[in-house]
Amino acid sequence: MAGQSTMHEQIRQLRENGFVVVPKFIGPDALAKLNEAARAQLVARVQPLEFEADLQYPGAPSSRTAAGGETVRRLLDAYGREPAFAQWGTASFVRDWMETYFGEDSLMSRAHHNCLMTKHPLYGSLTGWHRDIRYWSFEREDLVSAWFALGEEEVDNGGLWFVPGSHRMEFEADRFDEAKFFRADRADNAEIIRTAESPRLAPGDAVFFHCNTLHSAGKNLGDAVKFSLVYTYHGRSNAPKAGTRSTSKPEVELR
Ligand SMILES: O=C(O)CCC(=O)C(=O)O
Repeated sequence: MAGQSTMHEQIRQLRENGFVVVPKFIGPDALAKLNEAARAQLVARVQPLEFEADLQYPGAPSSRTAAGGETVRRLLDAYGREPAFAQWGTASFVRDWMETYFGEDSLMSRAHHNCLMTKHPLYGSLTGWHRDIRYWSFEREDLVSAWFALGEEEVDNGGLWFVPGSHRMEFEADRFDEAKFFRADRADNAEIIRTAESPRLAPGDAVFFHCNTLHSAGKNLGDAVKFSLVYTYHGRSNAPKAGTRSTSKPEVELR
């Protein structure tokens, strides 16, 4: 596990680039158990589930009844569905990291992410350029997600791409489409997208990223399902706005 100086350097990188790889976050034994639990839950199709067909991203089946229509995209509520998933989302390293980053007690939101994401070789969709802040309504646009790779993640199996520094960029609303995807068809946006990087993640690595960092992911061109555990955190003073989806589930205190 990282020492204090490593954590401060990671936080510096997140502030500068909008994302940072936290290597070897989960050790081999714990990783084996997480993978076993993840696969068992996918096979048993334990609810609540979100399907590729529900979102209709490029490459997704056209409906739940079309070929591949039952392909799962997310096993929702990772925190509630399996104690080992909850344990890693609330690990003391994550708590210390988030408290140092936010400068105050921190909480996990259960309103979005909080899931085991799967990307299937067949029928797994690609995700266009976006900022995750589109999923939430908080007092301030300052949340951090932690994405834990349960297996290898690289360009060819649908690994994440990030635009370094994009969390600090300001854009007029028309740079995004109606669903708040960053429009790749615009020359000014394309120039920014060209600077993107896709960090290769080894099994057990994590990548932490800011809610305003532009990111995307391709299709899984491999032959195995990719599994990732994803959670999001914020500081106590940055409250979810009343009456929005962000208050729809009780949050998790990290301390
Ligand atoms: O794995 C993917 O397709 C990207 C997921 C993502 O960026 C998201 O759910 O916000």
